[in-house]
Amino acid sequence: MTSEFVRITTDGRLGRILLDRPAALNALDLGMIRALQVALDGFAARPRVHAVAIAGAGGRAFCAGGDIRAIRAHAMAGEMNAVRDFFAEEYTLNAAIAACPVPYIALIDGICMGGGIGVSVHGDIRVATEAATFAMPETAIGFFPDIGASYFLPRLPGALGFYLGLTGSRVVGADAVHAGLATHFVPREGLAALEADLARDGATAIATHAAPLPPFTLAPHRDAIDRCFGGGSVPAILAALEAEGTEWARATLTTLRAMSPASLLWSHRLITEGAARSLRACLDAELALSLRVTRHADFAEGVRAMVVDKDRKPAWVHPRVEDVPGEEIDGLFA
Ligand code: QUE
Repeated sequence: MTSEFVRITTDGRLGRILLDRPAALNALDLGMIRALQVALDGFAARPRVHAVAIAGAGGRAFCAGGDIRAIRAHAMAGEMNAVRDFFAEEYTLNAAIAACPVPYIALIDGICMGGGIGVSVHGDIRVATEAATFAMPETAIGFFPDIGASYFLPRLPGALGFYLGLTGSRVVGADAVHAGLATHFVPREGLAALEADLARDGATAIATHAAPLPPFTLAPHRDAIDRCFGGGSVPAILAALEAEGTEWARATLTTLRAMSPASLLWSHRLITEGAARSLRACLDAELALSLRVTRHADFAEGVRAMVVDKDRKPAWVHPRVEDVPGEEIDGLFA
C-alpha cells in the first residue's frame, strides 16, 4: 500500500517518512494513513533502522489534520462504513506510533493540528521549531479532540488539556514544549543538521541540537487556566470565566461561545473520562463517539462553515450550552 502523498526512504540509521501533500497542508487521507501504517511495519522489521523520523513537505505545515471534508460527505450520504474505516485506521495508526519499537521522531515545522498531532504526539520525540503551531480545533467544527486526545489532554499539566481541547487555542512551538505536546525545541535553521546527525547517530543526536527553551507565553494565564478550566463541567468553566473579569477571560469566553455548544459538552465529557483510561481504551471510546457525532447536524454544519464554504458562520443546532438537552449528550455515550 503506497500513496502519492507519502514518501518513504531510509537514510543511514533513519527510516524517513515525508507527508507530501502541501496543497492540503499535508492533511491525512485514508490512503496516506494506510501508507504510514505499512511504512511503520516495514521499518520495524529492518534491524538497521534505529529510529523513524516524520516530517511535512512544503514549508508551511507538518500536517493540518484529517480529510474531514471527505468524512462529512460520507456521513451525509449515510456511508458509515467509510467513516468507520477512516477513524478506525487512523486511531490504530496512533496506537502503533505509541508502540513503535524504535524511537519515533516527529519534526514539526509549521501547522500541526488534529490528525497531525495524532501522528506526532504519541511518538517518543517531538521536535518543534519556532514556526510550529499546535492546535486541537475540533470544537469549532462540531467534532471533538480525537486521535488519542482524550488520553493525552487530561495528562497535560493542570487544566491545560481542557483549555486547549475546548477552546482550540493555538500554541507556538516553544509553548508546546512547556505544555508537554512537544519534547524539544530546535530552531528551523538547525533542522537540516539535526536530520543529518539522526541519520548518522540515531535518536541520541537530538541531545546536541535542542536549543534553550523560550519562555511559556501562557505563563501569565496558567493560574487562571487551572482555576477556570478545572471546573469539572462546561457550565462551571463558563461561570468561572465570567467571574474572572479579566481581558483574557472575556476573550476566552468569546472563543468558547463561538464553538458548537453540544461539541463542548461531549468533548468535556470525553476528556474527563479519558483521564482514567489507557490509550487503547481512549481510542476505542473515540471511535464509538466519532460514529455518533459525525451524524450530528453540528458536525455537517461546522465542517461546512469552517472547511467547505469557509464563511466561519456556523448555525449550531443549540445556540447556547444551556440549551443542549442533557439526554442528547448522554445518548452519545450510552
Ligand atoms: C477545525 C478542524 C479542522 C479544520 C478546521 C477547523 C480539521 C481539519 C481541517 C483540514 C485541514 C486541511 C485540509 C482539510 C481539512 O481543518 O480537523 O481538508 O486540507 O482536518 O476549523 O478540526
